[in-house]
Amino acid sequence: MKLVVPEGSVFKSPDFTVGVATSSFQIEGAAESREASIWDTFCQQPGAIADNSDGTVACDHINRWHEDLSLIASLNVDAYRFSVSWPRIMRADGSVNQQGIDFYIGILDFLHAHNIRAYVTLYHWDLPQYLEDRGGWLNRETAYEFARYTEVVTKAFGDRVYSYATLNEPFCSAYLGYEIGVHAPGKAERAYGKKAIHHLLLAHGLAMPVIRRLAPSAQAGIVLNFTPYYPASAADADAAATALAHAHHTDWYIQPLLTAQYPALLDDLPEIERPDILPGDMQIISAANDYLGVNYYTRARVCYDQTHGFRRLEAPSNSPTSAMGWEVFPQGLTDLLIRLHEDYVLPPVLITENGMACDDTLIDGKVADYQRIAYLQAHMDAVNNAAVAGVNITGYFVWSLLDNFEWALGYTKRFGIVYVDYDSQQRFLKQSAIALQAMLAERCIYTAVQEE
Ligand code: IFM
Repeated sequence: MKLVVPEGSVFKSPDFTVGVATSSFQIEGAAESREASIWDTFCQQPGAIADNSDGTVACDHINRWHEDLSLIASLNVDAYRFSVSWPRIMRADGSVNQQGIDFYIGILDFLHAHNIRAYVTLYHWDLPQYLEDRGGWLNRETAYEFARYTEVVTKAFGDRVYSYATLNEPFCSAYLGYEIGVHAPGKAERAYGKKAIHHLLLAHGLAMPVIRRLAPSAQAGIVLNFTPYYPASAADADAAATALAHAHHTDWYIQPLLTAQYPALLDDLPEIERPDILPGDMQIISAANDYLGVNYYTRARVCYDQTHGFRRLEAPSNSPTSAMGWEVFPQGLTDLLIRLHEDYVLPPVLITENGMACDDTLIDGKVADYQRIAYLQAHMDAVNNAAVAGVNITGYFVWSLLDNFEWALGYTKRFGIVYVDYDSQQRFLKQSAIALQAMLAERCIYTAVQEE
């Protein structure tokens, strides 16, 4: 089974970037050579992680990075998106862990030597535990600590980085981590979610000028995750519930970045749930972005709920779903991109994550993940449809390169296009990786001919 890019597709443009993505805590391991993060602590809470696992070893990427980077090079991708572990860089006493810096510089130099662009995310959820001990994202000071960490990283990496993302999916950090407590640090207070996101967005805004100053040739932006909402029925109550879900979970994150304002919903929030907005914060938060990273996996159907105003429903029983139970709904990606384009003046959009968890099995060194290939094909087509409708989309990253630690679900879900045998730490290209490799090889020939 192949991945096919039709003639005229945005994926055929030589300016369009195709890559694979990972994140530090999910693959690195070697927890002993860095400070503890909130995820190390969370993993120790009984019942927090489905298989009681943790990130101590993960994919042992710290020791196998050369092999992993060679795999990436073999895929013919234009770019690799990965994150830097904050607790691997900044020690609790404020000093810098040079070993940590050197680890990432090795990766960046490898990428440069192989003509692969580096897309570096500065924060993919692994907050140093010593900062959580001082209040974490509920403490405004954490945003300033993030700017200091950004300064250290951007100075050290110099011009090796093509593109920086300040934060990955701040929704997950704030809502899952502080409001409903299913992610680290496991705090569950309705009053916390919007306070935490304000400090996360402030951290983004404070880091942007630092990146501009110390990495002037790098692109700078942020990565948000989106779940487009659809009403469960034609009832007015469900339509209103859908609009409310959209305001809480979509606009709340993108609107302040692009318009320096939270949604009007702010005025309806009880005092206790309101973020602590100081004069000047919204200007800082709305610093211009070179791009917006969009992560998309699925849609959600929403109905009215008396307690919360809205409630997400399970995927319809007749719809295809991933191993996460998430509905496979590629049209949602097209709809989402068009809606964002209609509602906002967007910077160029990058699809920074898209992919599928499957019940993969390794048989004679092979993984026949045809469902994943079909998913990727349908979503690449969905991206192209949005581009045809006028959305400026400049790239697409598959999540993920490797099977890895899927947060509260531990190692029970496999998102990789490369299979990881966690006992031996051997890697095996799944059929999806082979299909991507072939598609990108063909694309290289095509773009070379175009450029002649
Ligand atoms: O594995 C995660 C990733 O860390 C962030 N985006 C969603 C992925 C799948 O759940």
